[in-house]
Amino acid sequence: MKTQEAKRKSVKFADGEVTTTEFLAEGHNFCTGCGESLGIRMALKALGENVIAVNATGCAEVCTTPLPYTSWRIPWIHTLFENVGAVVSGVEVGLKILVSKGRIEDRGIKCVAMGGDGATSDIGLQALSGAFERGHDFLYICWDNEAYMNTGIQRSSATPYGAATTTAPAGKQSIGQITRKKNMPAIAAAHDIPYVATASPSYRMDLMKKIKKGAETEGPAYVHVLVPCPTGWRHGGEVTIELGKLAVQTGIFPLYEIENGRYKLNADPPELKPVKEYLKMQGRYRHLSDADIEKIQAMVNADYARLKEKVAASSASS
Ligand SMILES: Cc1ncc(C[n+]2csc(CCOP(=O)(O)OP(=O)(O)O)c2C)c(N)n1
Ligand code: SF4
Ligand SMILES: [Mg+2]
Repeated sequence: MKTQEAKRKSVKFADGEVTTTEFLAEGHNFCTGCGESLGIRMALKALGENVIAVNATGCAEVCTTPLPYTSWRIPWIHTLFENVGAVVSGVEVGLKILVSKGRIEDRGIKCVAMGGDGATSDIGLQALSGAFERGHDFLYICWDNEAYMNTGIQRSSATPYGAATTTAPAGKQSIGQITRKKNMPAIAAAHDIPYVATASPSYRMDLMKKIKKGAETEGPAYVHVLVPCPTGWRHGGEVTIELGKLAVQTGIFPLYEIENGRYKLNADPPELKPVKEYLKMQGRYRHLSDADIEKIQAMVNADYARLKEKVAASSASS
């Protein structure tokens, strides 16, 4: 733990300055070109050191904490999938009680919970929903690499239609994943929490601003980050940033915020690029026919139009 180093600089965004302090230590075991490691590094810079993190099992844990080492230069708790929402609730309430009893000074410590798409949209959803509903003051970050990656690329409910995984293999009988990606930001927003956002490490200042805003929000906040995964998506590590940009530029993963129920698009290209440009760079989509790609294009067009309707309705009522 290099706490003295961590104290050196604060995080400032107004003038574009970002701390040079690294809260994710070098020497972790993330794969080369991993989008999740980039996202975590950026998020920790935005959060600073006055934070307690609660982390469900997944790549973010497996790649950072081989006993007895840790890459986290902040207080960090590893939980099961099922209870990350419950543990962060306990930490948040525990801190409040310690402050109210005068046992610790009120330093405004922020509670942050995080997990992969499997932890968030499948196995930990119930506890997370409870934490949102009870109104705990915490930020939840979903690192969405669109499958259960660290255990061998098994499909999750966040795996997109048409992607091949080890448990949804593509072949003569199947296109791969046959279900649509669960809309986790919409599920978070349905809890009427004050702040929901999507983000990408390819848009780093946008990501860091959203993490900071989420952490400063009073009450629950949710940031859903799409993180390209070279191992599971079957692409070279050198195109991670480009893929993250293409996800946004094709409309597959729009960047938006929902603040107190009001939708705002943070990037709205005048014309979306064809989804084919994004799909063709990844081995998990290698098997798709032109007809399959057209079907995916139609789904993306419809989803994007629906999102823009919500944005338009929000600005019409302002
Ligand atoms: C209840 C339960 N089921 C299965 C596992 C095994 N397991 C550990 S990590 C993991 C995959 C995690 O997927 P995700 O949350 O998407 O994180 P990623 O590894 O993709 O970053 C699985 C299946 C477990 N630890 N607990
Ligand atoms: S499997 Fe994917 S998300 Fe996990 S460390 Fe490797 S590249 Fe990153
Ligand atoms: Mg995952």
